[in-house]
Amino acid sequence: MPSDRSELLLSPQSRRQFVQSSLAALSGLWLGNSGRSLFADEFEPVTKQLSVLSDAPFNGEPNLQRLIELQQTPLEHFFVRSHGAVPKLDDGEFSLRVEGLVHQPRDFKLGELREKFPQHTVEATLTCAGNRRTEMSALRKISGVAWGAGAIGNAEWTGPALSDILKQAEIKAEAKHIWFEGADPITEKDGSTAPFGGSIPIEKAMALDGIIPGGLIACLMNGRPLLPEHGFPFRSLVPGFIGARSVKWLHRITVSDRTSPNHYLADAYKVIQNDSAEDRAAAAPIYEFPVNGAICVPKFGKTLRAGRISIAGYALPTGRPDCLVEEVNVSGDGGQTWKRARLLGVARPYCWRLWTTSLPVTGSTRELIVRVRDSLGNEQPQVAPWNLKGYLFNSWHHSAVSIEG
Ligand SMILES: Nc1nc2c(c(=O)[nH]1)N[C@H]1C(S)=C(S)[C@@H](COP(=O)(O)O)O[C@H]1N2
Ligand SMILES: [Mo]
Repeated sequence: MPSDRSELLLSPQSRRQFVQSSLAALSGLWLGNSGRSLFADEFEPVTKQLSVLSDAPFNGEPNLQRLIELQQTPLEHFFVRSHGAVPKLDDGEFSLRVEGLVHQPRDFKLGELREKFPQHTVEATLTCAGNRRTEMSALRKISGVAWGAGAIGNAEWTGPALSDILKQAEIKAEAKHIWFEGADPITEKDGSTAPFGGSIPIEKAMALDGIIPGGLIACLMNGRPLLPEHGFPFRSLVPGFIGARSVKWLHRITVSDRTSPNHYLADAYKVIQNDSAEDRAAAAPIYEFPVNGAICVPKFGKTLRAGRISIAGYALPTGRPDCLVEEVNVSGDGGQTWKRARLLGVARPYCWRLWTTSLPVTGSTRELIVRVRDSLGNEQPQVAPWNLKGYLFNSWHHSAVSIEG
């Protein structure tokens, strides 16, 4: 992948415009005593370091060892999942339309989203419903992007609360679902093009879990403008829900009394056993992500010396309010005995928790296993059930090792 991939899509001029509008919004905060900007004139370019799973559309995941080096995933190592080409958008012009069951249909540009609404910064893990699909594929073959355990990342997202945007548009009493639509033209099998989209229930959109809004219009990721591939200039960000509900290049919000008819809510991202119209129609859309976890160190298949080895990985609580990672256990003997891992950092809902431990291994150790339990009592199952699209795989995670005498 060319090293300047991100830069190709974000001209210095549009970056500067963004910086100026951000400064106007937050000048009181971001101007130091000298009156000089604390904000860099230009952001350092990011060179994505991902294994490419498909080129067009671009889909890639990080090396698992790099993934868990920091609580907040550096953008270099943040997975990308897109269904179509990355649209080239002018952040000064691109707007978000809010319409449907509202008294005041509105259009918002980046400057207004940043300047006219209180800004929230939320730490939340984004994970694709297809994370770990290759493992489920071993149970029975599945088509779809062949994700390992790296279709996940944790970031700080900044922008206005979705609820504040909706309040300003004055939603009507009949409103039940909030539809999102992106600006990416995705080519369907029949050759037609349609944007990616989906919806979330209004209760989630209006929720305030402590200080965490149910939804955000994210304009910053880890404190910098979104990269083009992550939805520049803004996206929806729904803490606790599968990645597909966090719609990139967010162009339209429609307030409705029903769920979105968009393919990615009405048909795709459902747990089904057969590919029939009846099965798809009968299945509910996936919203929350389930408890999950994976071993990232040692690398799968690694040859190690007998003795004590370090093990590390991530643990994700169910994407529900107040739900935290409770316990992470690791086994080196096929699940006969378990050792509790040390949880790093601070427990937060909607966020992964990194963990580390060590175990003695011998020539007879074949694999390491992890299982995670959250504070709602949900636990990774020994074997999660197969489904046709390979979604929500959260079985105990196994990592093969080979031990030298
Ligand atoms: N507009 C748009 N939004 C989208 C997608 C997309 O293809 N187009 N992919 C979704 C899916 S399936 C996931 S998992 C996340 C991935 O976000 P990321 O690429 O920023 O990591 O974006 C979601 N939002
Ligand atoms: Mo996804």
